[in-house]
Amino acid sequence: MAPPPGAALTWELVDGGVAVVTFDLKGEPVNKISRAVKQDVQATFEALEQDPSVKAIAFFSGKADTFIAGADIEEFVALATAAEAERLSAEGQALLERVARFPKPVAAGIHGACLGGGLEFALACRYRVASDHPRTQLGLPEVQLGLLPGAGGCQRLPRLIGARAALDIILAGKVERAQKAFRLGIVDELVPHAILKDITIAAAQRMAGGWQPRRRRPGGFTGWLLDGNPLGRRLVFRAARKQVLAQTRGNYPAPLAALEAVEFGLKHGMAAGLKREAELFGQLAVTDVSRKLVQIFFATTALKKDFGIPNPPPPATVHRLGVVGAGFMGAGIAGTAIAQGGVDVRMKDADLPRVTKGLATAREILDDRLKRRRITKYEHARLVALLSGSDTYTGFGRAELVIEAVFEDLQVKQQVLREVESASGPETVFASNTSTIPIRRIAEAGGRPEHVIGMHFFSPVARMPLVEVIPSTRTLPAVVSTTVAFGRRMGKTPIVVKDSPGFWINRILTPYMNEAGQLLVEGVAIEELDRLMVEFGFPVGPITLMDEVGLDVGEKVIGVMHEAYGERFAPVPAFAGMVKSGRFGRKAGKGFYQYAGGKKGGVDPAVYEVIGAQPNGGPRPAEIIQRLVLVMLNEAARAAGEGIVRSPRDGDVGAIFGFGFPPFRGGPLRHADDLGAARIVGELERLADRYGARFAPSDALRDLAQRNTKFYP
Ligand code: 3H9
Repeated sequence: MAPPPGAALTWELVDGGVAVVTFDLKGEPVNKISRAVKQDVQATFEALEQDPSVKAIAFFSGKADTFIAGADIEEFVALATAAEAERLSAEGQALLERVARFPKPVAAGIHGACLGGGLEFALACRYRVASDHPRTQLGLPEVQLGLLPGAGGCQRLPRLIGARAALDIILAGKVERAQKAFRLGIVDELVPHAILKDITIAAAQRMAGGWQPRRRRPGGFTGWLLDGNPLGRRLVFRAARKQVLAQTRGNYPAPLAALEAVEFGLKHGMAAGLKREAELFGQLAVTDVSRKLVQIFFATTALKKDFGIPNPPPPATVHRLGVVGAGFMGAGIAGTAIAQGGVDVRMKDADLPRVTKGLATAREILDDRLKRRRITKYEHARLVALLSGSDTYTGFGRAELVIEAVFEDLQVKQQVLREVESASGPETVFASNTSTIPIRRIAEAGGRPEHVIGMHFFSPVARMPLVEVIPSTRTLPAVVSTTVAFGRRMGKTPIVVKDSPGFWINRILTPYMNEAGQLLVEGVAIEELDRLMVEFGFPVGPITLMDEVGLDVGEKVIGVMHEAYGERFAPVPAFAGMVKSGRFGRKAGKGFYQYAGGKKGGVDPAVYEVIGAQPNGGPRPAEIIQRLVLVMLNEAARAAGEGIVRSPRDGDVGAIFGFGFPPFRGGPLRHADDLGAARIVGELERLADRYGARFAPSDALRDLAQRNTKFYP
C-alpha cells in the first residue's frame, strides 16, 4: 500500500512477515511527535493490523543521528489552558497504549537520540534493541522543560526498571548513553550500529514465532526489598521527595509532580496512573516556569547555529591547539579540548614543573571520563597521547589556534601575544582567555590584530557550559567563525559579545558581588547572604561564588572595572583585607569559608575580624535580595543598551550558563521584563536615595519605562 504523500512513516514487508517501518519526518532535522505524526502513526498501525501478511513490526528512524527527539515542543508553546495540555498528554498516552496493546509484536531498533516521547514510544514497544554508538542516548528530559513524561513514561519506566532507577532518571531529566540504558534494563539488546537493523528484524521474527522476551528486574534482593513491595517503595518515595525539595527549594514544580505521577500509578494501577499523569502534565505545561524553560531550550538551540556575525565565513578546522599558561584554567581548556574535540594539544608554561602540573590536571579530565565510563580504555589511551607540553614554543608552528590563559595582566598577555606570533604561522588565531581586559588593548601589542580574539571560559572549564567570544573591531570574520566553531566543539555554548571591559558576564556579575560585600560590611551574616540567594534560585550564593572564583581574581576584575566605569564599581575595602591575609578562597584552603581536604566547611568566624564587621542582622531579607538582584538587572540593562550582547536571548543564556542565574526566571533581562521597567526604576530610585548613586537607574531602563516596552517583543 503506497503511503500518503508527505507521510512521516513508511513501511515495507521483508522476509518472515516483518513490516519494517521507517519514521523520517520530511523537512525536519529530527523526528518529533507532532499532532500530524500522531495521526500518521495511528493510520500506519491501522494498516499494519489489517494486513494479514504482516506478522510483526520492526521500527526504525530514517534520520542519521536521532531516533525520536520527543514530542514536538513547539506545540507546547501554543497550549493556552491546562485542559488543552491535559488532552494533548491523554492523546499521546492513547496512541502509545495502542502500540503497547498492538496484537502483533513490535520491536524498536534505536540509533541516535531517543528522548522524551521518543523513549516513551520505545517503552511501549515489546522489544528494544539499541546501537552502542555514542550518539545513541536515551532519557526523559521533560523536567528540564518544566514538564513530566506525559505519554506514559511515568508509568512504564518504573514498571520496567523499578521505581528507584526510574525516579533517578525522571526526576533529574537524565539522558543516558546506550550502554548505561542497557545496564539499567531500559533496552533489551545492545549491538553495533552496522547490525542494528538485522538484529531488530530477527527479534521481531522470533516474537512473531511465539518467542517471549524474558526480563529479570535488575537490582536483586535489595531491588525487590525497595521496589517490589509497598513498604520499601514508601521509603524510596519519601527519600526522593526530600531530595527533590532540597534541590529545587520549591522553585521547580515538575520533579515533585513527576514523583506524584509515578507513585500514584504504582499504588492505583496503570489506568489511574495515566489519568493522574495527564492531569499533572496539563497543570505543568501552562506554568510560567515551564514557559521559561521552553524559551531557554529554543534560545540555546538557536545559538547552536549562530556564529554571532552576519554572513559568517566557513570556520577553519582546528587540528592542533596551543595553550599558553598551564595553570588551572589553561589545564582545564587543554583537557576539555581533548576530551570533547579530540584535538592535539600542546601546553606551554615558563618552567617544566608548572607544565608537568598542568599536564596532570588536564589529564584528570580524561581520567574522570574513563572513571565515569564515558570513554573506553582504548579511547582514553588515544586521547592521553594527544596531550603534550613544554617550556618552549616548540610545536606551536602548526597550531591553527592558540589560547592563552596566563595571569590577568595586560603587559603579561601582550608579551605572550608577541611570543606566540613569532612562534606560530601567519594564519594562527590567538585567543585570549581574559575575563576583563579589552581584546583590542591586548591585540595592539602584536603585528596581526585581525587574528586576535577573546575566548573567555569559566571555571571549572570541563563543567561550565558557556564561553564568551570577543572579537575586537579589527578581528577578521573568519577568525570569529573559527573560534565560535571551536568553542562549540569543546561542548560549550558560545555567545559573541562586544569588546569592552568585563564583556558581559563580569560586567553584570561584578556589581552583584560588590553589593554582597557592602551587605557584609553592613552586618549581614555570610551564611544568610548565601542562603537568601540560593533561595532566589542561584546554585550558590555570592560569598561562596567569591571563594570559588578566588578573591585575588575578584580583586583584579573589580580593579579593571572600577578604572573603566568609575564609582559605581568602587571596590569594597573589606575584600582587600581578605586578599592581603592570603584568604583567596577554595584554592588557598581558606576564604570566607573553611576548607578541609578540598571540602567546604562552615564559615570561618575569623573572617569578620578581617573585614572589620560583625553580623548584626543587617537590612531585612527582602531588602537584601532586592539590592543584589536590582543592582545586577540595572547593569545588565545598561550593558544591553550599549550593545554588549547582540540580543536579550544571548544575554539571558549567557547569565544562566555563565554563573547560574535562575533558569526558571528566564535570565536577567527576561526577569526585568517580568518585573517591569517602571517598577524597577522606581525601586532603584528609592535604593539610590537610601544607599547611594550606584543604584541610579540606567538610561536603558528609564527609556524602557518611559516607552512602556520590554527587552523581548
Ligand atoms: C516530551 O517529549 C513530552 C512527552 O513526554 C509527552 C507529551 C505529551 N520538539 O538541538 P538541535 C529541533 S518533551 C521540537 O540543533 P542536535 C530544534 O529546535 C520533549 N523541536 O540538534 C532544532 O530546530 P531548528 C522531550 C525540536 O543534533 C532542530 O530540531 N525531548 C525537538 O544538536 C535540531 O535540533 C527533549 O527535550 C523537539 N522535541 O540535538 C529533546 N527536538 O533547526 C530536545 C529538537 O529549527 N531535543 N528540535 O533550530 C534535544 O535535546 C536535541 O535537539 C537533540 C538533537 C539531542 C534531539
